[in-house]
Amino acid sequence: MPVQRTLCGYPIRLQTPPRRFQLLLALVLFVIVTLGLFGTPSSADIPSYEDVVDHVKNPHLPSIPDLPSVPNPFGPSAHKPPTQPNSTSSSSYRAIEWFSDFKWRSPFSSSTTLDENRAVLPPLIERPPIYTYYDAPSKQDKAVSEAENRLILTWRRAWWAQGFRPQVLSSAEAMEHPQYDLVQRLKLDKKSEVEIMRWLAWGHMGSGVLANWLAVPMAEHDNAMLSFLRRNRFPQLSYIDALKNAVLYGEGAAVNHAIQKFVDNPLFKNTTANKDEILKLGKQNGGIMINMIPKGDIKEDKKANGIAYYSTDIIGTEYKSVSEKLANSTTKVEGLDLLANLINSHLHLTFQESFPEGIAIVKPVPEHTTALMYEAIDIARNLTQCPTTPLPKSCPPNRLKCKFCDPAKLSKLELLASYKNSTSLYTVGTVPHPYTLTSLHYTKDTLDQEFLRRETQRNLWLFGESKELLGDGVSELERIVHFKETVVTPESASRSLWLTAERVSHDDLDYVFGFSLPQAASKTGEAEVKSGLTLFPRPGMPEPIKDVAEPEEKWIKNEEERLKKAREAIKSKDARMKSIVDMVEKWNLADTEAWKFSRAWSARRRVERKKWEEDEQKFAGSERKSGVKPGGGGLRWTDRI
Ligand SMILES: *[C@@H]1O[C@H](CO)[C@@H](O)[C@H](O)[C@H]1NC(C)=O
Ligand SMILES: *[C@@H]1O[C@H](CO)[C@@H](O)[C@H](O)[C@H]1NC(C)=O
Ligand SMILES: *[C@@H]1O[C@H](CO)[C@@H](O)[C@H](O)[C@H]1NC(C)=O
Ligand SMILES: *[C@@H]1O[C@H](CO)[C@@H](O)[C@H](O)[C@H]1NC(C)=O
Ligand SMILES: CC(=O)N[C@H]1CO[C@H](CO)[C@@H](O)[C@@H]1O
Repeated sequence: MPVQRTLCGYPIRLQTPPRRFQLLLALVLFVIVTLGLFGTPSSADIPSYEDVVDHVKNPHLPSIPDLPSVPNPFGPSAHKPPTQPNSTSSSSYRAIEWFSDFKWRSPFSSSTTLDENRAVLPPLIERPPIYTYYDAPSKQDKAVSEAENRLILTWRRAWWAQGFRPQVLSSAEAMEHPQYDLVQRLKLDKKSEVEIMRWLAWGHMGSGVLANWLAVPMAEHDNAMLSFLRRNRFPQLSYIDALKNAVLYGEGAAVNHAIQKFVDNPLFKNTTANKDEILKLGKQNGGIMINMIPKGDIKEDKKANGIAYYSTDIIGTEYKSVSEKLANSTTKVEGLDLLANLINSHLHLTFQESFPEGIAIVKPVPEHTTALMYEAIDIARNLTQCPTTPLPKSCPPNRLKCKFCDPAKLSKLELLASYKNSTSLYTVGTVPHPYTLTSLHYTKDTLDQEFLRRETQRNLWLFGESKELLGDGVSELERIVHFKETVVTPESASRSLWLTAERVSHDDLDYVFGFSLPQAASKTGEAEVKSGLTLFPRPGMPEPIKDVAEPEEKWIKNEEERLKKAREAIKSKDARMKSIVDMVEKWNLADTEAWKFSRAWSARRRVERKKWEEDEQKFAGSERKSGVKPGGGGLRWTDRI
């Protein structure tokens, strides 16, 4: 007989409780475990009195900052957004993670990603392809090939900076084209054969721009021609009148149609009889293709001024000393390197002319943050320096009446306490982690909760950064959205660079600007010539911001120490340190978001570029083929002095 159990005199039956109770029990257990693991929300998580008052005063604000919430087991379950391929980049300060989504404008990334560390970036803008054709003659001297590769690298870098995806084609692509065999039987002269090969390679790839590797973009980012090419919609196969066959663009179908028309040209019916005629057409300006396809199948475009083509003719008339070196086989390598330096200097000059107001360095919290600005100031000074060049009195081919750089009248270099939205000003900024900024600004080596709450203001950096643009009476939510727009929208991204204070090396600057910055300067205060290149003096340090005392040397030493310590702290794996850093982040949610966002933005830019470099490494013009260390920073060959 089964034992009858009782509770307070009432008999109870021992059996498994009904299903719904099992479920409830499980949930209760889960809540207990969750609270045990994650703890109740700490006081730093809770919106401050000011937040709430602010929100009551401005009910139109989206909401009180979304704070990290305690996991809610009863709420609707949310899917974690998928990790996109290559959305992570390792870093000594925890991994940099991002997620590309149209929701990037929401002030706090964590409300979209449900992940504290992951920033939401706008979807990657697809880069339209631009092709060039290069086939090194098999019997060419290795040194010459390498020098040519360096020139192609200059070409790739310049187009990449303008938002394109440069690719270098060779006879390998041309051979894949279905018409290749037929074309081989046409018995063309050498020059015409190269021309048709580049068309075949282009036809094999499909739509896009085909450019000579001595045709580089030489204009501001929003130049009409470059903007048109960037849209990658080509109603008609076209060439640019002034550049002839140096720049062509069209849809893949139109390119292949043109190749068909060329092959069908009646002159090829009897190549022996029409030999002279064909030779003549091939020698004409624009090359054999443009001259042998019906006029209706290719259009002449007249609106180009954004591209500089360093044709043999132009080099011969405008840059004589370079052309003499190029013509002599013993000095050819030197000539090619001079030409690369010349193009680099013209790109730099064009950059300087695009920003007549000069360069601004944003230093929003100027007290005790001198050490934070070293990198930004270093870059800004090199940007304003006159370009290192073989021909100081020369202009790019598309603007032969440019203004030469004059070291006595350099473009302005200034420190600003706040970001200024001007299209004629280039801005370099440094976004610090809030821990770094708090430690430097309040001159404290260690931070604790007491100090934070009593003494520090929240989101100092972002308030300072946006003061001029937004004034005083705007919430941090609006500020953060404005900041994100400044960093990423193409219009302002092309005139600003945001570094993070904790990252010490910035090795892809050449690809951000499209040229390499001068790596050496004249020490004499006058221009000086070294190995055929003219070096100019380095611009001085910018004036300190008005009303901010310039600290003494020994205080700056302290700042450097403190900056080093802050970098260590953010990297630290120590649990206590981590919790302090976390607390500072929670206290400065908006500044943290700005830091996360700009750092993810530059990490994605770096990963995108590295991936492309990897894809291209087997082809001409890659860093590897040019003898440049991958990711080695700077193209040091430009200053072999
Ligand atoms: C090509 O032209 C030459 C000279 O005009 C002629 O002798 C020859 O028969 C022609 N060949 C063909 C295949 O028509
Ligand atoms: C080529 O340059 C070398 C060295 O500068 C010089 O000796 C030689 O005469 C030059 N050759 C020609 C054809 O100019
Ligand atoms: C900067 O100014 C331009 C107009 O000059 C405006 O369209 C843009 O939205 C402004 N950017 C920001 C971040 O306010
Ligand atoms: C700027 O130029 C100096 C030499 O004048 C060089 O040491 C430094 O590395 C350059 N900085 C950058 C970012 O190119
Ligand atoms: C999934 C994916 O695309 N992974 C690639 C990320 O980038 C590295 C190099 O940057 C590649 O090696 C991976 O294949």
